[in-house]
Amino acid sequence: MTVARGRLVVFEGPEGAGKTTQLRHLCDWLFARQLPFTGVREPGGTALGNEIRRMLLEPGRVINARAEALLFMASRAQLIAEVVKPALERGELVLADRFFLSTYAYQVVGRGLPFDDVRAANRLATAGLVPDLTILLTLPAAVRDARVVARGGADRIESAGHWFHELVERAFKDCAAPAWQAAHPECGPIAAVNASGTEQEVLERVLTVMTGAIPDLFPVRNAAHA
Ligand code: T5A
Repeated sequence: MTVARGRLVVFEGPEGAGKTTQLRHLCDWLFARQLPFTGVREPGGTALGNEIRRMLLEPGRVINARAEALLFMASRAQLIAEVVKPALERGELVLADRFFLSTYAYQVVGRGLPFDDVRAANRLATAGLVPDLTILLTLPAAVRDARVVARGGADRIESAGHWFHELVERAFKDCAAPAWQAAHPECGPIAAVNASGTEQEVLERVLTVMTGAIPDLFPVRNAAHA
């Protein structure tokens, strides 16, 4: 069974919001129903992207903010050319763990890089590809912090200062507003999903939002949940 046409659905939010966990559950859910999908993460997802990921996240490495932004873009360009575009052309649902909204939150708002320049670089990297939907997982900062601490091990970006992460947090909050989305068509539609509660409760919310936003996405969902 195939979806009507390929779709790109992105999961976003600050560290510890539960993106990777929800994507894992969603992939299991799709696999059990024999729905074709491709899961990717940023940075990474290709041989080149994985090397870039290692450089970007390695604790202690000094990377200039502009170089950092361009490294994320290089990883994205390779991922789109090598994995995302072919999967969309096959009619698959592509699920991405982060995309341009992260660049906006971390590099534009967090690092203070000029938005127009970063957006232009993103357009070059993505060849204009815009997500069909972004699921923005929201969770009180204290709960997220506790999850990240419990998980242990901080990478280079997680180790950036408190003020940096405050800015990132605020950027993600702002982009859930309809006025922000209207002014940023390059990000596509964004739906905030409450990420508190059990993993299964959050998955149910995610599935409900995805089905509501893209009705033909899961042809078997209603039957499966009957
Ligand atoms: N970045 C990325 C940029 O700066 N610019 C960009 O353009 C891009 C694309 C990537 C880093 O790169 C930055 C952002 C990041 O700093 P990463 O490790 O791939 O690094 O990214 P993160 O997305 O930050 O990974 P995290 O693991 O920190 O966050 P998740 O995926 O949101 O959280 P998850 O699912 O791993 O869960 C965290 C913990 O909480 C538990 C999990 O078991 C785990 O231990 N958990 C729950 N516990 C209780 N109840 C629930 N419902 C739970 N859900 C999850």
